Amino acid sequence: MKTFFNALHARHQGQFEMFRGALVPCHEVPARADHVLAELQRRQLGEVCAPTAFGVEAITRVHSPRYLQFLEGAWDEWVALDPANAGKDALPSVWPTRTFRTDVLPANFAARMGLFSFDAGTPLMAGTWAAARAGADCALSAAQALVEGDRAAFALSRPPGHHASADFFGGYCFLNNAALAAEHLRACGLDRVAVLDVDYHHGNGTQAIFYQRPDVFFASIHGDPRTEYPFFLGYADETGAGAGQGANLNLPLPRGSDFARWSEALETALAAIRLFGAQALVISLGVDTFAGDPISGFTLQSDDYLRMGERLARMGLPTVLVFEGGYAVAEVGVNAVNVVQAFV
Ligand code: Q9C
Ligand code: ZN
Repeated sequence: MKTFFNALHARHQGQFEMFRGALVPCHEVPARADHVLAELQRRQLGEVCAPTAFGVEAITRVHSPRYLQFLEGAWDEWVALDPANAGKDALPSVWPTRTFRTDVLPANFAARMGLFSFDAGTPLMAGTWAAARAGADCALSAAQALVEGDRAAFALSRPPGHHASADFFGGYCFLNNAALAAEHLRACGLDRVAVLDVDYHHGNGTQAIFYQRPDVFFASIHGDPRTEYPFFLGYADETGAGAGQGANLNLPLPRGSDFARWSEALETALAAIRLFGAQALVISLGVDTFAGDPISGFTLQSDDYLRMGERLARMGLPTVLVFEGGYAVAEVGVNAVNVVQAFV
């Protein structure tokens, strides 16, 4: 299987995220992707390709123009506020929650940071836009490989994407790589595409993007939002709306769930995807379900990712694997590549 990887990812290198009233070192670090790449190369699991540069039209299938315009210029605006900002990451600190307006675009930079985000854990820096664009290109290139007849492709994108919605960033995500891959497959003529999100955290961004859509099925297995991030979406009663009614499936599991319990949810998700009649599969491949993950609560072991890869391959569908979370940095390579290796 081809892997699409871009070296620009390392230009997105946050210093701190807000946690319990303090700035703590970022969990989402460049070494994550480097470990996955090194493990792929160590096991000689296929060609590593640079992504093709896709135009803005591929991105605007998912993201709003005013959000993209903001992201592209955000770093320069931040530094223009104060030259000393060049040495610091930008983090939002004010948000338009209930009763506030979101239709007016504020002139103030901090206000626009809040308008286009939902948490204070997602720093933006000089290389964020270039890295996110190149990561999106990896996902689009992987989808394009399927269009050209490949059975499967791996987008080793960074930063991750599944928490980013049409017009906001958060959860370490800026552009929704999995949604972009799904939309590219649709644009290239596939009628029915499924996105299966196996990251520990609910893929709120992907769900929101496709919630009213009958042509893209979204299924997610994740920590129960009653106790787990992103808290405000991911419940079982979210089943889609309007024309998309029935095309959304959330399978929240309690903190502490093991692979036996997780696998039952996987069977439920795959049966629904089969019933939907998906012609291709996009997997949001987070490996923060690992027992050793520092910010998550499931107990999967490294070998379980082999079983996961085998089971996904048995669907027999053209499949894009898109890298998402996984913060046990020393093990993230083995865990993610176990899925890839077992798939092939
Ligand atoms: N101190 C992904 O896995 N912060 N995003 C949790 C940790 C947000 C995870 C608090 C976690 C976001 C792509
Ligand atoms: Zn996650």
